[in-house]
Amino acid sequence: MKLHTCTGAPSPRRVTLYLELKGIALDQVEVDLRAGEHMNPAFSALSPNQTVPVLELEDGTCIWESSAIRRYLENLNPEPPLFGSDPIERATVDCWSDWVFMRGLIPVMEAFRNHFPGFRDHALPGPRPVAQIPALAERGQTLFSYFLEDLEQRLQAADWLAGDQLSVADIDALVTIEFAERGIKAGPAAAQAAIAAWRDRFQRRLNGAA
Ligand SMILES: N[C@@H](CCC(=O)N[C@@H](CS)C(=O)NCC(=O)O)C(=O)O
Repeated sequence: MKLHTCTGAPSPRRVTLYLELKGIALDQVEVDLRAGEHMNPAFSALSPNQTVPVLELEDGTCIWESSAIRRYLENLNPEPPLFGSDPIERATVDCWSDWVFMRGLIPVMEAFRNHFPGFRDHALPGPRPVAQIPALAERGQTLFSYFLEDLEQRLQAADWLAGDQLSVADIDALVTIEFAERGIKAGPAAAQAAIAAWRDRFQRRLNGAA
């Protein structure tokens, strides 16, 4: 099996961070998004959305959504669990990862893609033309600042988003923050100390996983 990916892009990072924490090694194929490689017919045959990441299995099956790739790998490699280990934990992880996606990742993506000239008529990935809407870029910045406030509050109450254990929800929150820092020049304030402490904890886990 091999992972089609692009270093530095947020959706692939949701998978590669997961791989790091699980200790899973996969063959990786770098797709040059800047050069438009993902729009080539060969890549389009792997992903109807023309997006990375894609996990290509030995039998030719392609899994072309980062969440679905992680779920698939989790079923093959249950330890250590990053989706929770019983029905309540799993539901809690799902709640928090959906929350990060809707309240954090989508707003940052909107702020980024509706602003940069390089995404003119490509405000959403995929083969269809999608016009930029500058008001969505502005709204994305505001929503991201709300996300940080709510994340700070959550991390004052719990070590990890879904409770006692690091999960895919934490991966997605970290990816969201890194994406915002690079892409829209926004990030946590110095006063958001619980977020800073959580990032330190996360880094220690990554160092331990290496
Ligand atoms: N929902 C998809 C989103 C994938 C996605 O948007 N990937 C971006 C890179 S972060 C991409 O391939 N963009 C290509 C483009 O903008 O044309 C997932 O999570 O896998």
